[in-house]
Amino acid sequence: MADDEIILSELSDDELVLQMHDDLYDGLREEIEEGVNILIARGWAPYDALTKALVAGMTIVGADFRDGILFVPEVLLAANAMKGGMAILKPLLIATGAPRMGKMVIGTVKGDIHDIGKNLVGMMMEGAGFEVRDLGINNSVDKYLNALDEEKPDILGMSALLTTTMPYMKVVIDTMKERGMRDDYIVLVGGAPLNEEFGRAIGADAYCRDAAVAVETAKAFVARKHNRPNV
Ligand code: B1M
Repeated sequence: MADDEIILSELSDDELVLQMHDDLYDGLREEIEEGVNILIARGWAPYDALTKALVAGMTIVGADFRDGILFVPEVLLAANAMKGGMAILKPLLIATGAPRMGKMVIGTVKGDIHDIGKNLVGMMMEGAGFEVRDLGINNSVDKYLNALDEEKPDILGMSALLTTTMPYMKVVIDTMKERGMRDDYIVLVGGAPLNEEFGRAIGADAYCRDAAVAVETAKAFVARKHNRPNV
């Protein structure tokens, strides 16, 4: 072992989280998995490990990607490392024993292959007691509408991470209106380039800033739909 090798388990919580930001940046999946396991073993809430170690690390990656310091191959490695950490947290986030709340169909829109945020929303929704059918990435109107017909969910969730793909959400909602089915569903949208104004303009029921907001918003709308108190 090299003298300067970092032993993750010997770091304090703060040092470990900073080291995990570096490891995510460097796309080191095994180290990220080890870091997540250490945080959980130290009693961290899964949601805190997710947001403070993984999501915060990915924000740094995003800034350097934007500034041309990182490129697609490096960001793919970072995404792969993030997914390794998320896979460990998924069962913990889901196993909350929450009462059944309703059903959601969620997918990333056509032309867009970003799925980390959408996956996170799906996990948190499952943890909150929603049944989730995940349509994956690059979904056409037909894929969304077929899934609505098959699954009869309470909620349609759409994710877009690109300014070029977010207008496709309106295409889906407009098609739902044309077919007279818009009001049968709660439509929630999210993704980094969106905002509330955009959500309103395209005719969604709500824009959700992050996964936690998506859960709260979904609960509130479903409670209203079924005329029961929000839990
Ligand atoms: Co891309 N990418 N990317 N990328 N990528 C962004 C989005 C970008 C902002 C980077 C940048 O320039 N700073 C930029 C978009 C610029 C713009 O449109 N204005 C960008 C670009 C340009 C591109 C390419 C075009 C690059 C290229 O090829 N030249 C290309 C496009 C490919 C395509 O989709 N057709 C591309 C490719 C990629 C990778 C494949 C390398 C990889 C994706 C891997 C994957 O997802 N499996 C990637 C990544 C990782 C990113 C960044 C760095 C990180 C995204 C992420 O996972 N964030 C991103 C920079 C950034 O966002 N700051 C960037 C972590 C995640 C937890 O957050 O996804 O925002 P987020 O999700 C949040 C909320 O937004 C919300 O809740 C989530 C959890 O809290 N939310 C929802 C999301 N979806 C929701 C749905 C809901 C509710 C809430 O439904 C109800």
